[in-house]
Amino acid sequence: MVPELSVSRRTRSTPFTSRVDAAGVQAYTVYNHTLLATKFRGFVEDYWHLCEHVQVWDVSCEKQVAISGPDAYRLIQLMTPRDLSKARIGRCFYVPLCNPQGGIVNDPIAIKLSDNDWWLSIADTDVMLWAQGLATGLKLDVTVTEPDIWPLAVQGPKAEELMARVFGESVRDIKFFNIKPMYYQGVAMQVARSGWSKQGGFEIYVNDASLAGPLWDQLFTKGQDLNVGPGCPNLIERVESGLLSLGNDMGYDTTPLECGLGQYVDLEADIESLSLPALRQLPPKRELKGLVMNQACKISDSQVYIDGVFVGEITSHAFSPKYGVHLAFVLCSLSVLGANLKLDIQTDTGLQEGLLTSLPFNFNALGLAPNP
Ligand code: THG
Repeated sequence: MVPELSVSRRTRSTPFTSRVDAAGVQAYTVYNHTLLATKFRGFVEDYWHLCEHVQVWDVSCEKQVAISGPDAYRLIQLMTPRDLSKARIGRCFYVPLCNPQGGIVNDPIAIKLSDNDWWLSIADTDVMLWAQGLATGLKLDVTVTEPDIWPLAVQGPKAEELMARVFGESVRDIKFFNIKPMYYQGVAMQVARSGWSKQGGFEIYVNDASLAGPLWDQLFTKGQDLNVGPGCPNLIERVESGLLSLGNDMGYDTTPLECGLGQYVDLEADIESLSLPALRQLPPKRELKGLVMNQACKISDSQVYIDGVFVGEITSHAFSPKYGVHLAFVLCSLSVLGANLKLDIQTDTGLQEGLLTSLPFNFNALGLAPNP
């Protein structure tokens, strides 16, 4: 029997939930205390549809932590080791948030709306409390709130065409990780070219609950000939794309240097950041690597050993229908990782060999070509 999920006021619904239910959602998870769909027609069907057409995702669970006031930049810079001192208005930045030990507190998109107004579009931990605690303790001149904003993602190769039909041609001019206000029924809402897939697309930061249903319906009406469908972040697509999930692939006990987010850590920057001293000193103990197995498998033990010695832990995995291989992320101990790049993985049908590789997966270099 599949257990049910009991939903009360503690688990927030969203202004799109009635539409998501009506669209035939098959499974939900809870993210930032909010419902998030994980499956509509099936992981594989959803995957191919996302890669070939366009999907509308209720990602209201990506809560916005709004930080406003003269010390807004200072607070955000304290929270992240990425140098935001030269950030321009209207830009989005993928930023690890780290504690003074270097551990990852969250991995939001930071959005600079004006010099004194920033949003953190957060993953699944209570960043508002952490930010309010810092602001209180350090007596910063800021307000930290979680405003009523419900992001709606439009993802897939036909996303730009659909968005242009609903928001007008100028939406095509928005560059990757840029954001600007667009009008929907006379209401300005921020629209960014971003989203948790590598199939391209946009995120609409819906700020008026009464427009949520009409906007959802219009995307479906105007996208009929584009084969628009309901969707959600897809496990297969995000593993293939090397997108990391907080709580699965990283968390308080991993640093961004260990899980491949080193490009978002500015060790040399002359900035005031809580985690930089630790990140500069701590040598990484582990490294998140890719793992490729040449057939679909049911992994029965996420712990991985070489000759009986623990080498790491599988944090996420999925079979890739496009490349015909089973892909995984493994958090490996550096101390035992030598030149040995072959690992034995415990599966339901016995040991299966896997090849360790770098992330993001470079399918070309691995000699893998996509299925048509
Ligand atoms: N969109 C919005 N909010 C979010 C997410 C999102 N909050 C939660 C979660 N997702 C945050 N995590 C990520 C992880 C990766 C990316 C975005 C949010 C991402 N990365 C690109 C990449 O890895 O190629 C680009 C990063 C860059 O170059 O700056 O898009 O999806 N609103």
